[in-house]
Amino acid sequence: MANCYVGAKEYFPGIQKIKYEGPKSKNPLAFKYYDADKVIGGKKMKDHLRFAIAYWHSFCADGADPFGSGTHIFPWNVDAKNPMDAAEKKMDAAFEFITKIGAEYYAFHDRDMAPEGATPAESEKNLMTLTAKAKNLQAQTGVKLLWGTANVFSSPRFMNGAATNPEFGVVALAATQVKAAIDATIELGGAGYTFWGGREGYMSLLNTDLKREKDNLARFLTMARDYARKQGFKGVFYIEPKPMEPTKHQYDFDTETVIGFLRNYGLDKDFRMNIEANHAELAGHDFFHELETAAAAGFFGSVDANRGDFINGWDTDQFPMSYYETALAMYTILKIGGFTTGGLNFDSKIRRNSIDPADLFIAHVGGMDTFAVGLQVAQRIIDDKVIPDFVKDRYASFDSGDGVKFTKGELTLEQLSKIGTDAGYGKTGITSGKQEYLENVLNSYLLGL
Ligand code: XLS
Ligand code: NI
Ligand code: NI
Repeated sequence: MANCYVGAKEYFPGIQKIKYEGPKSKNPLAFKYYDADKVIGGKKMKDHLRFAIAYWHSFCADGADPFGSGTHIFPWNVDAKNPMDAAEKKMDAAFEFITKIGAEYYAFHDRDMAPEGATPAESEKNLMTLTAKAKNLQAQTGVKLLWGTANVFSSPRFMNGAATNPEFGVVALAATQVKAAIDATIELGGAGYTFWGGREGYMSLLNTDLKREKDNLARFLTMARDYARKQGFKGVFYIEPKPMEPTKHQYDFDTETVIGFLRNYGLDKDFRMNIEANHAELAGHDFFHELETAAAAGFFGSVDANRGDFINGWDTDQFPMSYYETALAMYTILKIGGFTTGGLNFDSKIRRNSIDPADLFIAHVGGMDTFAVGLQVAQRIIDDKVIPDFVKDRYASFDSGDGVKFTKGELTLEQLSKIGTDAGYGKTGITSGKQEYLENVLNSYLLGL
């Protein structure tokens, strides 16, 4: 990665490129565990983790919440002449931040990067102007695009949905944005294109034709896929499951639901999952569950790295801080051979009252360190073999004798029943699951870094 990019004006003065100083460092602006070039399990940390910065949270979210206006003053907005000028300055600040923190990727929505114009054509022109600038900055810095997406949920015109809107005209307006965002993603060499269906769901079934909305969503995704492929897009499409918020019920509820949807509509070849930790919790699961579910079905793609709050029931999008969660997440990811097109995108925001300019850096330092620890713990789980071997042994009876026949589908229920009858009750099934033992083993890895 090249040195730090600083545009016409330095937006984070006094902050140099963040360095690795090791676990003993007390410097809040230094990595304690994330040592980009350190090799873990045959691969550099940075290539395992593929960190991406979320443009929307880091450079657009001003700390506003339903009870109060923004608290973060963005210096790039202060002296901007107009919205396009502000967007250009914001992009300078974004690339300054991304290169100073040392992330190799970023992700964006169309409207994060460029303001909406008076007409769809003007909006598209604005996006293409900023795309040209981003392309130039990517070439200068070596930063790459993890994925692009379209914000078809913030504008009032999408209050009843985008692809699932009951008015055809709105669906067509959503298409103007998705088409342009796909063009921008291709232009920027994006490895993926994401659909998060914020308003693709319902507030009440009393006013909703659920079947039609799901059919329309699938039709829209199919059109987007076909268009992107026609334009030469070789990357992966991601669906980002979330059960609710802002809708009462979102169609992309969780990984299992989305997999069923993709298979029903013949989209399972091109679409993979972008799993967000906080969304997993909202669905009544946890991050590990969603990752394992996607991995088991061959649908794993990418990660929106954040965390929720166990007491609050909404998408708090806090920076990941739990070694336990990141260890288990990285364990699943390592088991399936690591990321291919995906990465760890910090879909996380600093708190409303975190207003020091350094806070954005400190938050990312913490998140990156937390995943660096998780990666090393996960590698230890794999190298030490205790946990994976325990799981393997637990199912060993399917790997010999009649168990193999069952696995291969060579037994009928009558034959299976006869095996049970012949074996009798005895001690079959009276076996410890050893959960506490495995938890203790995992805890020892967590401390053993
Ligand atoms: C919101 C989502 C959103 C997507 C991108 O809850 O996480 O940020 O990641 O549209
Ligand atoms: Ni997300
Ligand atoms: Ni989210």
